[in-house]
Amino acid sequence: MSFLRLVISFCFISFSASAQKDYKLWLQYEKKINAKLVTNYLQDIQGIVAFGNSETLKIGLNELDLGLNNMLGNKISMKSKLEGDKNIIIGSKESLSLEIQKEIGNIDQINDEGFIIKSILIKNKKQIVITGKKDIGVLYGIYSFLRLVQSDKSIKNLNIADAPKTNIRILNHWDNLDRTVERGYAGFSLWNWQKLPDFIDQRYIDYARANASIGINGTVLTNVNANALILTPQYLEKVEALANVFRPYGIKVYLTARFSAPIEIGGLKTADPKDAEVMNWWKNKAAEIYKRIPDFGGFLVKANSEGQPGPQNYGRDHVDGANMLADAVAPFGGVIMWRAFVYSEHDANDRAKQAYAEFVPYDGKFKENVIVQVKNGAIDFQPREPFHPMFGAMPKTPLMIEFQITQEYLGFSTHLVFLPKLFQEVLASDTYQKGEGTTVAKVIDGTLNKTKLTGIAGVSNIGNDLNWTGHPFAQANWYGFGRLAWNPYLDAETIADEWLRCTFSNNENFVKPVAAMMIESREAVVNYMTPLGLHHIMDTGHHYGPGPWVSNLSRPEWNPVYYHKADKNGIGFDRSKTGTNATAQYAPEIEKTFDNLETCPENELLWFHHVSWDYKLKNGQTLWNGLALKYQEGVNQVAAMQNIWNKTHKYVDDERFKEVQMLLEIQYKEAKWWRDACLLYFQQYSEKELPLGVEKSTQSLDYFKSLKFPFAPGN
Ligand code: BDP
Repeated sequence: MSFLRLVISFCFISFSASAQKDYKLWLQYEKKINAKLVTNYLQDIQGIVAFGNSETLKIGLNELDLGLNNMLGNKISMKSKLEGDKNIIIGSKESLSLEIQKEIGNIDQINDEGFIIKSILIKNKKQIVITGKKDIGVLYGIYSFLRLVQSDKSIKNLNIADAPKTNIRILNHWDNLDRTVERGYAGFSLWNWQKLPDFIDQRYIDYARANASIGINGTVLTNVNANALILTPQYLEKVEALANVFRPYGIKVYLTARFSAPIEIGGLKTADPKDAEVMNWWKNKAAEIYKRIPDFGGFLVKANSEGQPGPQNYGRDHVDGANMLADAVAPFGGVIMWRAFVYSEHDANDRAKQAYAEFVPYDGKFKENVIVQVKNGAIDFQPREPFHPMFGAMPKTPLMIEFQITQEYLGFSTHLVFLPKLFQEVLASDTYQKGEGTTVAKVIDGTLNKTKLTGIAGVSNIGNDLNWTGHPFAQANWYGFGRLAWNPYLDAETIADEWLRCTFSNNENFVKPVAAMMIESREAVVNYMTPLGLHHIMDTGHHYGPGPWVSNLSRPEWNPVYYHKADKNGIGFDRSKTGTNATAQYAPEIEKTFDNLETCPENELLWFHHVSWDYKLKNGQTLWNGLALKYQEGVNQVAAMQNIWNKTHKYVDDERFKEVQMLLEIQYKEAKWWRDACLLYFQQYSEKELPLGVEKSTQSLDYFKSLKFPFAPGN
């Protein structure tokens, strides 16, 4: 081999090895070199014994084999029966011998998807048993066990019982049939409709595995702005193929239902939900789907929102529409996830009030198998929004929360923003629905109102990029979403720590600073984009970069000026009693806090109040100075993130290290762009100098206004 060829082949090998790390997500299973805690007990584990032979259990067995043997060096073998000590025993409780069952204890402390991991003694020999009521619980237990090993946690004297707190833990893919992804920043859709059903891409399997490893149990394959074609036999055959891949991983497939499908693909004249033919059409369609996919999850529906058809086109309402579809899937155990993301161009009222106004009167009117899907805030996935008031106001209706994992308004896949911090803030918000402590988490996990159907949805950030999510750290948002869907009470710090250890390294000198960087990253993006409660001032359409000046779009609420209302007197949207009175949609305790300028949390100030430029903030600064300093702080925070990352090279492979380094550089540039564009624009109204410590822009406002991005992704 020539020298050149040698160099080329070496480069190729090192590229692919490194790229595989990106691809492997949090399932790296790195070889353990010095992990005493783990090896103390694990090093002499002799075997894995599986009881049962379902596909799900086989997946679990293979995962243990792969994980443990990678981490501990090919020592552990599969055994066909229990012999010797120090084995890992896996199987559903009823598949285990009575002797083992007795040691497990009370299985009723967990639900059907839960698991128990316990160190037990059988005939005086030490064993670890991973069990559940069903094999899917066992699989979740196996991933949980592997996570302990991956993150160097002790596995001595284990006694863990864990179970998901919500029923539907689901990704919403906004994927179109042409493989473009609405608000997707990680390439094209994973679903290769053209090659399905005959070609099963390995990626489908890897996708299912990654989801199962964090407890995600549902996927909506298609965009909420739906295409009826997905419901035709030609496509259903392809959906069936995907469902078959996902099933053993405990993942159900759902589809978006275009409300006008009976007309578009059914040849009917109407899609009126009260029309007998329409009802029948949906019933038959459901039967057709369930014949192919017996465990089909159901439909997600965006109706009468942003131009999508819905029951209102026929003088009916959301209840009529949702209940008609609910009847169609009910015989098969399906659910309808009906979205509450509605606002109308014909309603001059504050957009933030409209979903509540429209849906709250329907409380208690939906069928049992309907769950209303509500975005985390009342506008639209902003860097910070107060929690959606609907969460405090519909005690008789199952509500599921919808988060956006893809970063439509938070820097796409170029900005490092750790979203679990945002998710946690919303979940921990107190609705005061039934007095103090009745948090959003308690509403959506059903504990507050004894709701049977519960769920959490996340708009996926996954595409066919090699690393799945575009930014290596955006993987943490997929991971964190799954962990919070499983347990909405987990904190972001724990999630960041787990993810870093499984994805990169257990070295404390790496984990500590990088976890701190992740935690800080959410506040950084708020500061350099929309501090103090500002919102929706991104450039319109694609939402890339700042556009606070945009005021020429046909619908008022599509214009950033609608949201910030900057003028000579000040800035902010008055949603208090003196304004639109949106605060009245919250429980009295919260209403009072938000309504009063003095008690309103400063990080949501301009969401609820129009505040004079000279208003004194808690730190003694005027509003103008405080705002400018926040923008600067955001930029400084990104610089600090760069500093932290630059010191991590010895813990991270070259490729991921450099990727993150380059991305942080873009983030830094864009943070400055945000600061400069916004401050120059608002300065026209405040007519004040920048305070000390805030860097001056080197460009003019006209320059920033002139920037155009006709091909920004995801639009
Ligand atoms: C907005 C997006 C738009 C979605 C819409 C939705 O800009 O692309 O279709 O939400 O959630 O955030 O339906």
